[in-house]
Amino acid sequence: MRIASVELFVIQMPLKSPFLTHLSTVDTREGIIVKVTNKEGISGYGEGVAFSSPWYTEETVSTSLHMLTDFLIPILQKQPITHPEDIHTFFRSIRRNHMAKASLEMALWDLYAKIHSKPLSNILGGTRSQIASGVVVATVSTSKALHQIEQYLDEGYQRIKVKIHPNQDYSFLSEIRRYYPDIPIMADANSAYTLEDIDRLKALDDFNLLMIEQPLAQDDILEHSLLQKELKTPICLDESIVSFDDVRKAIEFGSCKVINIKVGRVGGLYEAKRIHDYCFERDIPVWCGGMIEFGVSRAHNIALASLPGFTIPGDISASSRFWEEDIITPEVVVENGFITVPNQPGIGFNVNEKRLNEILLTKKTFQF
Ligand code: OSB
Ligand code: MG
Repeated sequence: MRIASVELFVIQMPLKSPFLTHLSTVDTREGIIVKVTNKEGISGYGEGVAFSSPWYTEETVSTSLHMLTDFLIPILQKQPITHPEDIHTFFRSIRRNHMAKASLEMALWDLYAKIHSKPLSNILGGTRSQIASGVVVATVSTSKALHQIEQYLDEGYQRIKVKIHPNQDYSFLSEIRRYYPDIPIMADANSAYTLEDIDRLKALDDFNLLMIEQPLAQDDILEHSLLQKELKTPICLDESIVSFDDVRKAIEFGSCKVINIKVGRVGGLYEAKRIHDYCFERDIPVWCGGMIEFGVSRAHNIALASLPGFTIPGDISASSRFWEEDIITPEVVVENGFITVPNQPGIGFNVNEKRLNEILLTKKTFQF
């Protein structure tokens, strides 16, 4: 692929409104945009989705920068790369740090697709021309949540996800179901419960939820399998799944019936696709998770979600869900509940470098 340079743009943008979970409140998003340019002057883009602090996974923006600068980019500088899948073997000597790895890997996939003048969705084996869009409500009060749900349904979103925890579950969900008895709705607990809460969790079977996401510990596989036996509502795992092997174990143990795939969390598109293929063969539905991301990661998610096993609307919303102005043109839009999969080469969106520079904190360049 004859790489000439890698650039890292550290950026920061305020969210339109704070995103609340029981673990953290995100009101400003810091992120890393990775730009890989080859000797012919073609550029591919990736995005590091770690947060400023390690509340969701152990990685942060700083640890990602450290890994990219001191380990991952030097590995790429040492040997020629012919295909983005080579990265998987190159990075084997580095433990974990999946979001850092994924950010560089995504940029190489975009570059590879552009070199071959094909849409990334096509390169990955995507079959859909549009993907169904879902959205997350993560706010303080029930009345605010109801208000947001109304707005998002008006905007056409096909599935609503709400955040729950022991102080906001049964009565919160009954209030939502009172107004919206039939909408496709799911709840994400971000590990707010333990097995001791089993009766609380069983009670949520009353609400006909599409699924409950990550009720128990962030690294657990075993206890979710005990819980799933007691629940009618399907469990979906998010935090517990950081690799293909985690998926294999979760499915074999019966720890969940649905998998949330996030490219950053599993270390790249290659691993994401392996997980998809495994689940697709076994009729296990998958959907694409979100990380309150900027347009670059959003574009990669759209390409990934065009694969046939992504049968449930994911957390891929419009750019305007979080941002006054995103860093890509055109922005991601949702029309009648769907996002069109671009048919331009690579991720199919242009990075607006003027916008990138407006929100730039620091920039590093590595020559090859
Ligand atoms: O648990 O799915 C999660 C956002 C940040 C970190 C973790 C999660 C989320 C979301 C998705 O819920 C938000 C989005 O739409 O990007
Ligand atoms: Mg989640």
